[in-house]
Amino acid sequence: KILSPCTIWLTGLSGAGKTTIAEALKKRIDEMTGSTNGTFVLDGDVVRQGLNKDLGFSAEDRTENIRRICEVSKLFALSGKICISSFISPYEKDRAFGKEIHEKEGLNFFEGYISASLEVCEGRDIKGLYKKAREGIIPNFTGVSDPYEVPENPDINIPTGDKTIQECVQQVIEFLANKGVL
Ligand code: GGZ
Repeated sequence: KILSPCTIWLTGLSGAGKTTIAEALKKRIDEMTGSTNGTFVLDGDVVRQGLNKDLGFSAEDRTENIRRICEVSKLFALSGKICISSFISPYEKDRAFGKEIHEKEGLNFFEGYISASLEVCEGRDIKGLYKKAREGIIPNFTGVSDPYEVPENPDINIPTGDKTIQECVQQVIEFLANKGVL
């Protein structure tokens, strides 16, 4: 049973495994609660094709992207769900904004740092984006030619480079149980 709706915010580099962890975490929570209605995943691809299709990857646009997503995440949490949001969200101040607006409503906002190193992410380069970034075909690419501010005090550190997906999911489940969410 979901005891406490909240937002689980997954931040990290492109290719760190945010989407994979988000989907696997949803599946696991849904199995535990016996319902697919208690969770909702918000992810870059979907949001940038719809709600935020007017935004690009300048610093201003990334901040506006994250601001809107934090507001939507809060609404999902207010509706009683666990919202799992996975976005690079490179700026500390934007993630802090998310925490602030959730806490104003008495909701938890857990910052989960998907902490695969640039070397690991670039080594995987599943979509070939790092190669394009290095060639200058994609400008302002996070980690290559654009900043990523590493979370200094994440609520949970999820090292996808060192553990299996299932181990990472288990780690988050135990964290949520400890916090009284599940
Ligand atoms: C970073 C970019 C860029 C640039 C396109 N920099 O691995 P992906 O492809 O599927 O996920 C990345 C996604 C990042 O969108 P977010 O909304 O999460 O970014 S942010 O939080 O910074 O607003 C990547 C793709 O978009 N992508 N160009 N220049 N990622």
